[in-house]
Order: sequence, then structure tokens, then C-alpha cells
Amino acid sequence: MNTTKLIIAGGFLGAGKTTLLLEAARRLAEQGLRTGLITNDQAPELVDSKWLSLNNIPVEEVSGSCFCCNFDGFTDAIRKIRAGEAADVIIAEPVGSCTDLSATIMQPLKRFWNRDLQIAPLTVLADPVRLGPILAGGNAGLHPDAAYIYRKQLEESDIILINKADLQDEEEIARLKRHTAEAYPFATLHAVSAMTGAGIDAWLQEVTTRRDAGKRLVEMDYDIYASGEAVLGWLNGTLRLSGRGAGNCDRDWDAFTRDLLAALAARFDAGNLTVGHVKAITENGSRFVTGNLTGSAESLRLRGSAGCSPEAKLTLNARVETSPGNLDRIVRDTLNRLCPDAPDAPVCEVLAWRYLQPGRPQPTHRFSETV
Ligand SMILES: Nc1nc2c(ncn2[C@@H]2O[C@H](COP(=O)(O)OP(=O)(O)OP(=O)(O)O)[C@@H](O)[C@H]2O)c(=O)[nH]1
Ligand SMILES: [Mg+2]
Repeated sequence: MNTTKLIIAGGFLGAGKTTLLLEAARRLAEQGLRTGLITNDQAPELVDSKWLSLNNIPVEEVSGSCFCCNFDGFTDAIRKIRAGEAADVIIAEPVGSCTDLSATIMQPLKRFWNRDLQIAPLTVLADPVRLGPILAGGNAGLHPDAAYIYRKQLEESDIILINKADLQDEEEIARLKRHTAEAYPFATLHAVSAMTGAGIDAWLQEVTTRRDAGKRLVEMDYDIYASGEAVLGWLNGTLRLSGRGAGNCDRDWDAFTRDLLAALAARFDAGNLTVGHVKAITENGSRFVTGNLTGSAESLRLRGSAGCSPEAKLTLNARVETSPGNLDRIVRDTLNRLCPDAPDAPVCEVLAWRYLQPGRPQPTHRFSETV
């Protein structure tokens, strides 16, 4: 079997990793390259995997823990993609609250997989809304231990992508680039938009040609790292939605998705609970709408359309700085209000539901020297 190029694209929750994976896979397909993707989460029922699959990109999922704590699960996913489609390129997205990837993923891959894989430099995405305050020494509204994870991700990177450049003016991007280069002089920098595709070709050119990967190992305090993950409540749920007596259109699932995320945002904002990322996908056959909250209510964005139909399926993934129990209460209560027991109201039937606090990261491998 030929060598496969493996690109790992990390970065904090909501930075735009999955959007980048899709855009990169599309661009690589235009070059005649077959691309497989790997998603990762603390629990199954992932919005990211559904969204990528619905966009017809082969995707494997590693759920239950970060790649670093389930290295064999990660390499099994690589094997599956290579066996199925003989992928030319694999792009993997670790959990957004995961760090220490150079020591726990990049070095072991270089040691054990260097004949099958060409491992690309470690890419880390950053959302300007959080990057600016972090560079200024603040915590970007995050718990200090979660902000520690954000900083460590940047510290161990080979390449930093300042994403969502389409939302900033040129001056702000130039300022962010300057400050990022001062703070992390070892990393190559690109300002990109995973959404519009701006800057993505230059990044792809770099990751598909450069041979040095995982050049940096950083000191990591696992107590702070574990605490930074544990401040986030995690909830993954899937629901069957049905309309009830709503007339010809039955239910407008785009409006439902928007109402759900707007109501959740209002609850989180009122309780001063920092949102890592809350995302939802509502599927109506092959039609789908995604909704994302990457901060307070004004960060709410919808993409696509699920249209109207009598039935749909909704998957919700929420990562919010609160206890899992409180997150569960808020989400259930919000759904109950949107789906009351009334003749014209939609019906929400839970198909799968988990809420949890990520456990202490215990990597399968951890190298203390670069390979
Ligand atoms: N304007 C703009 N929005 C973007 C860009 N990239 C991502 N987004 C939006 O940012 C939100 C989060 O994007 P995702 O790709 O899901 O982020 P992620 O890093 O995969 O998030 P997690 O998997 O939860 O860590 C979505 O609303 C995206 O549409 C971009 O370049 N520009
Ligand atoms: Mg993602």
C-alpha cells in the first residue's frame, strides 16, 4: 500500500477544525486526491461526523476519549480508511480540549508508523475572538485552566492557522499575526478562512510538502490540564422530532434548530456560563441544517437548510463550563419548553442521551524526546 499523508488539525473548541476538514477535503478532491477524515470526541453521537458524512466525505470516528488516550483506536481508524478507500490523505481532528499532542500522538506516530504514513506538521487553529485576549495575557472568558489548554495547544504547534479571517478587518489580522509571531516564533503562520477557503491552498501546500512534524515538546502540568477539561460539562444527545398538526409544512426544522440554540444561548448567558461550543445538526433525509454557538448569543450561526417535513432527527453536542448535571437540566428544560405536551407543538423523543465530565487524560504513549 502507498504512503498516506496524515494531517492533524487541532485547536480549541469551536476554532473551525471541522469546517477546515471539509474545505480541505474538497480542495484535495479537485486535485484528484482521495481524502478520509477522522473525528474525535469524549462520547459517541457526533455532530461533526454526521455533518461530514452528509457532505459525502468518508469519515471514521474515535469516541470515548481523546486520540492520545486511545492511540490504538486512532491507528485503527487510520487502518480502516486506508483499507477502504486507500486514502491519499487523512485529516484528523482531535477533541478541542485536547493538548500534548506532540508528545502523545506525533512522536509515537513518527516512531511506529513512519513507513505507512507521511506525517505532516502539527497544525493548530485559533479563533481570533479568543486568540486576541489570550495573546494579551487574559483567559478569553474561559476558566484559567481551560485557557492553559488553549495556550499549550499553541505552544506545541508547528503551524498556527488564525482562522475566521473573513470576520476581521485587515488591520486586526495584521496585528494578530504580529503578536502571534512574537509569542510563538517557531510556528509558521497563516491567516485563513475555512469558511470561504481563503488561504487554505497555501496551508495545504505547506502540510502536504513539509517533512518535519512534531518539532516541539512542551512541559505539561497534567493536574491543570485535567482540571481545564473537567470544568467543561459535556452533553451529546440525539432526538427524533415530529411535527403535530402544523399544517402543510408540518415543521420548519431550520426555525426549530435556531429556536433551540437561541434559547440555550439565553440560558447560558443568563447564568454566566462560558460556552466552549454548542452545535446541532437537524437531518431531514438528505437535507440538513447545522447550528453553532461558539460563545454568547450573538455567536449563533446556522448553515444549510433541512426544510419542512413531518419528521426529522436532531443531534446536539454541548460543551459548556458548568457541571454535566446542570448542563443536562438546562438542555432538557429548554427542549421541554420547545416541545410542550400541547396539540400543535412538536414532539421531541430522546433516542440517545449522555452527559459527562471528561476524565483525567491518561495517554497511551508519552514521549519525553522528539523522534
Ligand atoms: N465566519 C467564519 N466562521 C467559521 C469559519 N470556520 C468555522 N466557522 C464557524 O465556526 C463555528 C465552529 O466551527 P467548527 O468547524 O464546527 O469548529 P470545530 O473547531 O470543529 O469545533 P469543535 O469540534 O467543537 O471543537 C461554526 O459556526 C462554523 O461555521 C471561518 O473561517 N469563518
Ligand atoms: Mg469539530
